[in-house]
Amino acid sequence: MNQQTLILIKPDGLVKSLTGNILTRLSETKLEIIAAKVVQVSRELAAEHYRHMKDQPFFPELLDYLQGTLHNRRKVMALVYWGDSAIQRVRQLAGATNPEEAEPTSIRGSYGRITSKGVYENVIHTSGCEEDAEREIKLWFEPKEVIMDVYPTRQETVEKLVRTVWA
Ligand code: 3AN
Repeated sequence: MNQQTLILIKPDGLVKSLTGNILTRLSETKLEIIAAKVVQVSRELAAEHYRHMKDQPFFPELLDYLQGTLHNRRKVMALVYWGDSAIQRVRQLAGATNPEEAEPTSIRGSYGRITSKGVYENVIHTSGCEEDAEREIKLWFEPKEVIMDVYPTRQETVEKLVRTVWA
């Protein structure tokens, strides 16, 4: 069954120059990239992305981590991959959430670590199920940024919209 899944290469992945390596690993799945961009993550976006972790003692550090303040690299790379069993296949390639428990050859097993404050720095995020994928893709991308019609859209007329265009 074809599915779409959100992947984030987190600031530790960027600071360790792992982008090319991770994309090469992902390309082994033969899934298709249907959206990609570099994002400066606001506190609100980080908190919404990790809202299911809000009661965890490490929640503030988790937001610092996703925002890049821990690594002095304030960006993440966001991608949507699409294809047969995309969610499960990318999860498998990523490995377990805890980098110490992740299969050693998985992305997190190879490159993740646990910080002295106890946050798992696990290099990438990947959606856990179809429901999460839908919530996360809609959170990180606008419909026009995704080149396939993965979810229903609607037209909205916005009056007096101010937007930045190339000068
Ligand atoms: P996943 O990213 O594998 O779906 P979640 O959603 O359970 O895992 O966790 C979100 C993030 O929170 C993880 N990527 C990791 O950085 C951090 N995290 C999760 N569980 C722990 C934990 N027990 N201790 C420290 N950090 C954690």
